[in-house]
Amino acid sequence: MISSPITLHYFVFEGEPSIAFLGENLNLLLKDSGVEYTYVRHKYADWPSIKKELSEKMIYPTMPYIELDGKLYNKTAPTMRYLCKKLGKYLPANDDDQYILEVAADVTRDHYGTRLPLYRCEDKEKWKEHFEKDTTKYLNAYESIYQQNEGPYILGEEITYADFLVYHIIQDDNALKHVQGYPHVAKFIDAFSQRPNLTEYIASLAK
Ligand SMILES: N[C@@H](CCC(=O)N[C@@H](CS)C(=O)NCC(=O)O)C(=O)O
Repeated sequence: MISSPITLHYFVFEGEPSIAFLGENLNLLLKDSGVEYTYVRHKYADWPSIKKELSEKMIYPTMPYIELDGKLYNKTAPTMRYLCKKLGKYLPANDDDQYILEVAADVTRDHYGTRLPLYRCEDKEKWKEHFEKDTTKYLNAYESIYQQNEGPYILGEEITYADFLVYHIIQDDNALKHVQGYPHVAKFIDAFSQRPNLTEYIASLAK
C-alpha cells in the first residue's frame, strides 16, 4: 500500500527530448498506476551538490530515484519492482513468469547500453549503423519475448513492470516507427499507447 505522495527525481537533459533516458521508465509506470506523484527534473550542473547530499542517505547515488514514506530508492528496475510490490500490481504470479520478466528487463538493459553512446550524437551515419547492428537485433529479441504469450504484453493480457522498460527503450532508441515488421512488438506498442492513463501523454510527446 502507498499512503504518502511519491516524488520522482531525474535529470533534465537540455538539447535532448525531455523524455530521454532512465527516469521515464518510472514516470510511465507511476502515470499508468494513477498514484499521486510529483516529477522533479534537475539540471546536470546541480548534480555534484545533490549527489553529496544523497551520499548520506543512499548507497551509490544515481538518478533516477524516488522519495517514498520518507525514504529514498534508486536504481531503475529495482525501484520499479519495489514500487510494484507497494502498488500491488504489474508483478508476475509465479517464479517462471518472474524469470521471463527479468530476462526482458535484462535485454532492455543491454539495448540501453548500445544506445547510450549515441547521446547527443548528430551523426546520421552512426545512428544508421546503430539501427542496423543493434536496434534490429533487439527488436527481434522483443518479438520472440512477446510472441510467447501472444501479447499484447509479455505475460499476455496483464501489463507488468518489464513492459514499461521495453516500451521506453524502443521509444528512446527512436524505434517506435520501426516496429511494423515485428507483429507482436507492434501489437504491444499499440496496446501500450492506448492505456487510459497514458494515451494523452504519449500523444502529447508526438507533437
Ligand atoms: N543502473 C542505474 C544507472 C543509473 C545511472 O547511471 N544514472 C545516471 C543518469 S542516466 C546518473 O545518475 N549519472 C550520474 C552519476 O553516475 O554520478 C539505474 O538503472 O538507475
